[in-house]
Amino acid sequence: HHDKLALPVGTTLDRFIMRKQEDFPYATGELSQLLRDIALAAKIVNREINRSGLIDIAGAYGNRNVQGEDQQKLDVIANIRFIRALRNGGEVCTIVSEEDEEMIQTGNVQGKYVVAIDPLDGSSNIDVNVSIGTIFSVYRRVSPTGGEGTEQDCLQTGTHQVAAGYVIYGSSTMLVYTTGNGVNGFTYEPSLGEFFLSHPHITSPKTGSIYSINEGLSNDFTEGVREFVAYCKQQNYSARYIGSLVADFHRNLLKGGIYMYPATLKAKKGKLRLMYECNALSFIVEQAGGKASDGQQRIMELQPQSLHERCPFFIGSTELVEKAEEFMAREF
Ligand code: AHM
Ligand code: MG
Repeated sequence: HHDKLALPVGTTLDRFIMRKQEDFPYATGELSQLLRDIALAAKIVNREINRSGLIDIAGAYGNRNVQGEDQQKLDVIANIRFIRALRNGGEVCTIVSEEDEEMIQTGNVQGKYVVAIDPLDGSSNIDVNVSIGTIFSVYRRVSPTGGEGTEQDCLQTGTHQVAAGYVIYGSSTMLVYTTGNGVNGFTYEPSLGEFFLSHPHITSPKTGSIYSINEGLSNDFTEGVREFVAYCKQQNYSARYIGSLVADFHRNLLKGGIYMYPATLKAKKGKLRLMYECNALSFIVEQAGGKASDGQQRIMELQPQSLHERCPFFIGSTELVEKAEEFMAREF
């Protein structure tokens, strides 16, 4: 029976999703449809990103896209594309997006799922041709179907995620996701318009020798963070910081390392957003055998109080995250 066999490298994403669904005898296929919707939007956004150097030129000629929209910033375009795909797919009742203050009601009142998404993270890197990403979390709604999704549907702890993933638009475009049964990575082949399984069963190395943090902020770090960074230097770890969360996370996931965005004097809860940045990557890292923490607590157990709240973030190889926690627990 195929469900005990790993699918081979080269399997298309669609086939992979279909096969995984067959492993759950009572699955209705709605989550599978949702994942396919996200993959479709990712392909469209990928196309836009690859043309980004030309967008201003196109804009200068007054180009409008097929929907009659004026040329817009890429993060706005990505937001529109993902929302449209999820609305058309029909499985999602409500979306929380970094780009929108309020919850977005798709009108699919029968939709069983809620999605939290950062449609295009690392937007300061777009103009300079550096990797950017999309991050998403999927939850089952708690309110009964038939009405709009509620804030309670959205403000669930990360432990309730049924799926999470990211797309990295880098030297190649990849989609990496989990449904709570390990982590798999797919690479996009643009000439065929398909994602293919390229990184089956990704595991986070237990430890590593890369640390990623914006050290320009070190005067505002707490003593514990400063001391941990000093420790990384004593160990001769490599400093790697792109400033694009998905890219920094992805590299450390594959190579072993720790990514940190700590609380600072000016930003007491750090910078990154719990609902559509930290939780998704935490689910993935845990499924890969790594760890994610706010310095004291497991990220996925933090109870969100508001849609756009922030939290300090330490994520990556288990031993390194535990070491960082150890430093932060010390009294200086
Ligand atoms: P954004 O959502 O405004 O793009 O900000 C999130 C980004 C992350 O991708 C990145 O890890 C972080 O901000 C970098 O912040 P900083 O420039 O403060 O180091
Ligand atoms: Mg962001």
